[in-house]
Amino acid sequence: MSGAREPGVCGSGGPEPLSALPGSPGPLRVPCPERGTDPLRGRPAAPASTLPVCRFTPSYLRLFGSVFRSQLSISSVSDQDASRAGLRPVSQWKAYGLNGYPGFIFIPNPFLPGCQRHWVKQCLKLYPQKPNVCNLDLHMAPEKTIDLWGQSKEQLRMKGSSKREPRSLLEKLRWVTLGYHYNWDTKKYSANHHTPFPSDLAFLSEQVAAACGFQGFQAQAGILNYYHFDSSLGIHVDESELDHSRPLLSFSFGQSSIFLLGGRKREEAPTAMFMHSGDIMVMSGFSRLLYHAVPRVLPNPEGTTLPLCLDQALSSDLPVGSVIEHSSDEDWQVCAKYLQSSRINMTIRQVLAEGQKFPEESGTNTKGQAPSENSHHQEKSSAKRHKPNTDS
Ligand SMILES: O=C(O)CCC(=O)C(=O)O
Repeated sequence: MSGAREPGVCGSGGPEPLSALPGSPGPLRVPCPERGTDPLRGRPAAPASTLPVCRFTPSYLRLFGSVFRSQLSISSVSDQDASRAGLRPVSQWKAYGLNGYPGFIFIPNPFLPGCQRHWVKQCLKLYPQKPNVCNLDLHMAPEKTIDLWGQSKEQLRMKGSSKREPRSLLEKLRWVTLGYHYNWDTKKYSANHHTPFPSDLAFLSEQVAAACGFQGFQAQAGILNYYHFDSSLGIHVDESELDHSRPLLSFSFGQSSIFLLGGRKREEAPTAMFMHSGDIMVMSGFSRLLYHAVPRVLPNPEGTTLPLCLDQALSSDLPVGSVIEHSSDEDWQVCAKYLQSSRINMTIRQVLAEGQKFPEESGTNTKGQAPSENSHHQEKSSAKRHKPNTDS
């Protein structure tokens, strides 16, 4: 990841119902993150303060030249393995590319009914647990961050709609790192700050990468991003991985967002797109090192408390070897409450090429490095980088 993840994109205003945006398949326009500001540069935009938002749907494809259907490698993933990962058969997925962005692939929600819930629960209940690293570790004694789920679930379940209620610890979570833990200060990964990568997420990632033509992808590092309606993610390039020939995979759950895909240079004009629950985005080839940002989190397009795809029940008979687990009603209630105003994104990376090693680090022992406070998320109220507010 480049030094980036800087405050190039400011926190925007509160949520704007998607119904406020035209419902036609036309090139929708969204307000720039800050009126009169170029979203990727933080400088005055000319002339309008809106950006067209492209959508990955068959009707958009027919009407506009910027989006096209992408081929997937159907034979690389058996239907059985897809369903073990909670995915539909690859032959049923739709995949889209964007003119001008070779290597960029957008796959609208290919998850089987009920299966997104597993990944949401893992992101809230399991993956924030030690030995994984999260933003709260910077401010809190280790014993206080051992069980974020246990400490938050009752508070979350009882929560009303008032913004004044104190945030639970889970709601203060901004990021979790997995596998090779990204060091936010040095902007590097290192051999001696590594913990086992979750096997279920590695399996999901391998199937998606293989379907996109990247067989043998190894999920070695993950950054999980937790957003609320007032959060945004600054402009950055993910370049800290040593092997850029492998794709970056991005999975989104919960409320929607606007994603801005820029160019190789920070000042290039971005393309805006919606990301909804279940959508997968793959950045590879030329698009692997493009600037990008998330300026807005938005209510889901159906206008319901939760996206409808998250309301679907999981089939009672899961295939042998499935990594998907049933969630108890009690666990799902907590997750559902969290997602009413939140979005979770998992980005998965291969750090090293097959057989590659980290270069020797001179003189520094980086074991157990804690990431700095300089995180990448921003909230409405913060002009600069996000600083988690642990008091509220
Ligand atoms: O939340 C997103 O969609 C993007 C996340 C991202 O860009 C990152 O983690 O590098």
